[in-house]
Amino acid sequence: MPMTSSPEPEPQQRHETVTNPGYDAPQMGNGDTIMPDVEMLRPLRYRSVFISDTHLGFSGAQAEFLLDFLQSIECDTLYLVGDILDIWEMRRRRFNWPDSHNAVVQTILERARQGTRVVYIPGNHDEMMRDYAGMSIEGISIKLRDTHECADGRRLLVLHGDEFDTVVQYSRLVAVLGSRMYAWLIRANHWVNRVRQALNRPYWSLAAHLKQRTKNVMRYIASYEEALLHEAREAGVDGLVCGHIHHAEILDQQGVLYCNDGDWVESCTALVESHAGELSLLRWSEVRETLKSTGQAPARQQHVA
Ligand SMILES: [Mn+2]
Repeated sequence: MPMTSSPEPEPQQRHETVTNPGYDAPQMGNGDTIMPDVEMLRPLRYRSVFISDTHLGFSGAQAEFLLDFLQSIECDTLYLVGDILDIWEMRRRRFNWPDSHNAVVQTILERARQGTRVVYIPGNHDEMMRDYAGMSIEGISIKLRDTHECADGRRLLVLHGDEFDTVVQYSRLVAVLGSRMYAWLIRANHWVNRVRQALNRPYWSLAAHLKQRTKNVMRYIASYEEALLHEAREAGVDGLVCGHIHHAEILDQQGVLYCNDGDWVESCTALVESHAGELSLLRWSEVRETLKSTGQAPARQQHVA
């Protein structure tokens, strides 16, 4: 990445002066050319950052990677797009709360205190938090879903996406029976899981079930994407941001954008918006390696204009 030699632009003009959309140049103080090293390239600055499926409380969570990521970035808005806490896992086993998981939560709370706008959209593994929708706790506003406006004016629906498990499974049936059935199935799935919750049974993951049963992950993913794109079109927005299936991806389907921010159990991915309003996927393990081995800012990630 070319190092900037011009003074840092005024914050309100930043979005007009960014030259590398996937990455906003770090402040270099007096504008001298300085050989970059890893620490100097931090923080990576973004307008918005979306993460989901961190599954804190579950031993498989990559909390140390996540902590490293959170400490390496700065953003105006941080979206937590569900399954942030794995409350099911905590209930099922002995309470598992390592220091690194706690440090992630503390870091997020600290960012909220320092003025980062933090929006938390609970998923199915932390659905108990849905009871607090509409409230703001420790500066974190909790919502069932949200609409994010990008710097370039595009509007994105932000939601976790678990409610579309049902739609995916029954999509063939829905095609026959129509949208009333569709709405009913979403409610049925909700109540089935309420009952399982009352019986202290874990959320039944249709995603995992389908992966095992059909051995056709790609078809499942395609159906999930289709269901969410349908929802975005219904809502009249330019695209959507979701998580849930642990498969990071940006797709543009006939002008409607599907953005899945991935997870922090396997892939360690985030969706980021530059100050120019461009969206890209950031794979933290790759970015981290690039920073370490070359001392250069990461190459532009997969992005959509
Ligand atoms: Mn989920």
